[in-house]
Amino acid sequence: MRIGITCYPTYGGSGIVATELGMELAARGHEVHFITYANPIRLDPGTPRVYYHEVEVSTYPLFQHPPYLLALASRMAEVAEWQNLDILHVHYAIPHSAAALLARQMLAPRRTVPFITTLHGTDITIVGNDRSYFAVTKFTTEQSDGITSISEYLRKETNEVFGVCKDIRVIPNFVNCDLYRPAGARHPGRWRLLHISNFRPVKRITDCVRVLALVRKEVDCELWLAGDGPDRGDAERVAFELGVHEEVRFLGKQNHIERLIPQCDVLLLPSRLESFGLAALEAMACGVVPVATNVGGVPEVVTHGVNGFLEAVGDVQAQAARVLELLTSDTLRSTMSAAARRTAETDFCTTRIIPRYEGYYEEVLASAVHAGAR
Ligand code: GMT
Repeated sequence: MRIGITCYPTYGGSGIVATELGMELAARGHEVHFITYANPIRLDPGTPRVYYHEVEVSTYPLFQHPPYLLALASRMAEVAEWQNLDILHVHYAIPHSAAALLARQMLAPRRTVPFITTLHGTDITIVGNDRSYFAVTKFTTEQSDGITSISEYLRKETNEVFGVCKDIRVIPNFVNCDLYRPAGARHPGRWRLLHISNFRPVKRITDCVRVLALVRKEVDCELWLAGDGPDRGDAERVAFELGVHEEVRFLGKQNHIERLIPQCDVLLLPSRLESFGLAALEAMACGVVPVATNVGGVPEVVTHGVNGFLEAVGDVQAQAARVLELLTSDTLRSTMSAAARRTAETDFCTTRIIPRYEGYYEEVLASAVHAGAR
């Protein structure tokens, strides 16, 4: 198949999933065309059968807000036509579904190019719920030829929020278990807690610092914070106030998270909401046990007490107690680490999930061609 993928190319989970999906599809022989405003961060430039088409947004003194949606729609239609694309796949509904809908309509007199929208979370739970975006998000999502969501939680939530009248297919996020692997041996030195995110308020990164301060009362450990975003300053301030600023390392945005995770002992994911929790899955594949919050789609990935721990949002005492349990018992840590790796391999490995996308593309293509022939 020739597939056009559009996503946010920067540091959000949806862009990471879209990029890795594209690279996996290309490895399976498909031709993949990324249509985005910048090169997706995890895109390996030399990957065979992967192409990048930049969306350039021209400005004009009259435009207070450059019309990105229009530039994207034009580029999608152009690339679909020139590259003979079979299907467009957009990640994150806003504004990508609207752009794909426009592109499909522009192409309609000459060719049928259906589009699939994959919902990732905040496009529904936060942004899509905002009055200014609600109607258009509902409309353009429903106009998609296929809709997928990354968890059962998000599927239900989308139905509740929008009352979407179309079938939503759940295809969970995935991890490449050959790339994400446990370290051969434990790293030297003190214990290491890890958090990975875009440091938005929903991630509650100051809770990571509070957990560190509590755990440090019992054992010597440090916190690695990978990523960057608006709450970085808050985390620095809290670390200073709690006297742990020397034990917190801000690593910045990382391209090769698979090299970083195996050097750590526990993953912290204290989010207020996660539709899936990709960072938890990536950690589990590396045998690093997550201590996360019991929210959204996280329980579909993490089974409390088996391959990770789930605690209430904001309950840093309980989260710190779980971290301590793990750090002070080699048996518990290695049993749960093995269980975490097993879950990644059995339920979420690329070899299991990518064929589900391929099957769904075929289904959507077949019904679009059938509808076009009527
Ligand atoms: O919240 C983020 O980190 C970004 C956001 C996105 O759409 O870019 O992430 C969502 O998609 C990720 C990949 O599918 C999921 O792992 C995250 O759980 C989800 N975030 C939320 O629901 C808050």
